[in-house]
Amino acid sequence: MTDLNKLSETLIAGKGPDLKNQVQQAIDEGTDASQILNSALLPGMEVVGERMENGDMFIPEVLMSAKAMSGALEILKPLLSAEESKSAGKVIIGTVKGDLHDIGKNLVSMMLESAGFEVINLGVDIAPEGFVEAVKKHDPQIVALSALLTTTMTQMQKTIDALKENGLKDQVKVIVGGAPVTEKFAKEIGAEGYAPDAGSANKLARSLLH
Ligand code: B12
Repeated sequence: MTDLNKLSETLIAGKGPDLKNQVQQAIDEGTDASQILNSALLPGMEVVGERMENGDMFIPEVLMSAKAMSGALEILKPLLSAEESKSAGKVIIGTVKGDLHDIGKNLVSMMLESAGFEVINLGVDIAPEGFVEAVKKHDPQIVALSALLTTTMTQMQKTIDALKENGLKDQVKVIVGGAPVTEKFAKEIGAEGYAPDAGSANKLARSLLH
């Protein structure tokens, strides 16, 4: 049987190649991709966050863990099952300006994709004008903004303002998320929705369109 704790420990230790091997092995042993994600990788990243906060882990080590996480997610991506196959709608997603955190954003992107959304992932450090241009180009129904820093949350408001200034706000629903973001904050800045994690982001996106 797969030892999920071992996977968490390998992630926390930032051993990317080992983690890939262990994730692949877990899959080969029949462990569900969602179980690997929810019971090993996400709790592992939580520990990384706590240690970073307590000063027990430093940026280079956190980066190693983050890279290991991204590598593992690449393996899990095709396996996180599709609930529905037809396109549920088009979503543009990105991490706001000044913010380089992308693990959570990529997870949300992956979950939406696996649930049938067409997702255009703009990447990190996306300025309000970047979102505006992308909306003009791709005509999505939803714009999803991610921020992990209290200092970059303000960029969410700026992005919504930029969409308004360009006359685009009425044609899209904006959803926001990331560790420091709250439902209350989402309301204050005029976003249509907030979700605390990737699973509920999927439900939120569906509820906004149907
Ligand atoms: C990994 C990490 C890094 C990595 C990022 C690598 C990468 N490729 O992403 C590196 C080392 C680069 C990094 C850098 C920094 N980091 Co950092 N980092 C983290 C850490 C440990 C984990 C974040 C993570 O990936 N979590 C796992 C994912 C799965 O969770 P998530 O991101 O929250 O996403 C979920 C939900 O929030 C939600 N969600 C996310 N986005 C969206 C979007 C939508 C639309 C929706 C609906 C939902 C949603 O769904 C996701 C999946 O369930 C956090 C600690 C923490 N507790 O969050 C600190 C943390 C975010 N970092 C922090 C800091 C301070 C920094 C630095 C400023 C450090 C420095 N001095 O240089 C820099 C900033 C760099 C920059 N300009 O962005 C602080 C932020 C404090 C604050 N409140 O502002 C934190 C909280 C750590 C701490 N406690 O001090 N970091």
